[in-house]
Amino acid sequence: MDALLIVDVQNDFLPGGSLEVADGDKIIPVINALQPRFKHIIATKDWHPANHGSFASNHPGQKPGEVIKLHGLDQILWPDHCVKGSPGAELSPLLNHGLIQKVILKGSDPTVDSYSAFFDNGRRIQTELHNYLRHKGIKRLYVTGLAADVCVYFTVKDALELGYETILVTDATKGVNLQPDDTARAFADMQKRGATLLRSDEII
Ligand code: VGL
Ligand code: ZN
Repeated sequence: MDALLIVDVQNDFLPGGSLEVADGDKIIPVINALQPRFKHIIATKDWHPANHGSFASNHPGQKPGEVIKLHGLDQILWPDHCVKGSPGAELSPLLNHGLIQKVILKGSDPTVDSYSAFFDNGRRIQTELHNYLRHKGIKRLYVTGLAADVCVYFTVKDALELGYETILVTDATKGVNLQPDDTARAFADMQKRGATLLRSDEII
């Protein structure tokens, strides 16, 4: 059984948002066009409390882009984003919501970040995702969303490690690119680890 996974297509990651991904909005029509091909569609939301440890604003004197230790893990500091309940945390209104059956929240623990849709960055706590997919008999995941070099990348790596056949839909994701080639490197690494890279026109 196949599923479409839509990672973090939230207002704060779209142009005009606090952690905007360039051209992030371009992927939304692509994801909408993919949706009718799938029986199972799951979306994730980055869902942080205002005191989240990944926000530079919670570390006086530090700026977005700097790296600190957060409970023993290297943590890049980000602008405040996806504060739970805020408009920036909502899924884009341009995304077709009608076919989404399940929303997975991540990043709610202020002491640890959660890039992957499966585990927190310390790999201590699992989200509901793996159990949900197992329960539905889903073996193959088509991954889309934001950001290609952060949450999509960590989600694909974990999906492969958990044994899912994993397809990254290359025109249905865009990266933050803190370094200009981050997305290209993430694509190459996902492929090396066993992900299949396909364009949406090769799927529909
Ligand atoms: C993300 C940075 C911080 C993402 C989430 O969804 O890719 N990036 N939090
Ligand atoms: Zn976040």
